[in-house]
Amino acid sequence: MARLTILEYPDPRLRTRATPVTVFDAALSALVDDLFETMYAAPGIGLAASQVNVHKRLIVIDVSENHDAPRVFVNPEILSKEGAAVGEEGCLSVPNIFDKVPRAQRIRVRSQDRTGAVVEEDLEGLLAVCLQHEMDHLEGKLFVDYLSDLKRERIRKKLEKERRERAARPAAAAAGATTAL
Ligand code: GNR
Ligand code: NI
Repeated sequence: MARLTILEYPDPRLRTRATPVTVFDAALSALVDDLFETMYAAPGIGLAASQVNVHKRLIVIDVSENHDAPRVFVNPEILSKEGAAVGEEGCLSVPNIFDKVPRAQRIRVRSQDRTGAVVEEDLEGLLAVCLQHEMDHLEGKLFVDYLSDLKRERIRKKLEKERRERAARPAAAAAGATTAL
């Protein structure tokens, strides 16, 4: 198990479109475990492989309080959407920024699990919102893309400044993290 490094906006690698997973082997399963470890450590409720620079259509989610509802979505597709849910979103790739994003309230989803088995299910609420957020990552899209150009530019400048300051004083940064290849 390993904690992977999460890419941060405006890193252009976050704009990569992910390709389908075709091989369901031990390496995929190990990557799923690393994604969970990275997500729980962050902490976050979801993580797309895109965020650790692995451009495969693979997502992990756990919206439970106690980290006891791990969910894996490989090659997810939204079959239908219903209703509207506008909630405050955040993103591990856009640290400490939160804003409202319009999403569907309920979605019907077809995906595969880590063994390749096809699963079709209805999701709602936070789980549905989180999956929509993660599926955007697979398309190279970030929640800040739903905001005004002005807000997005302000966020970009703030994060670039923070990154510069971190680079100047590289002390407690990224202790224990490893880079995905
Ligand atoms: O941890 C996360 N919280 C969150 C809150 C509201 C809507 C979406 C999310 S996903 C985010 C983790 C993340 O960046 N996943 O890509
Ligand atoms: Ni995100």
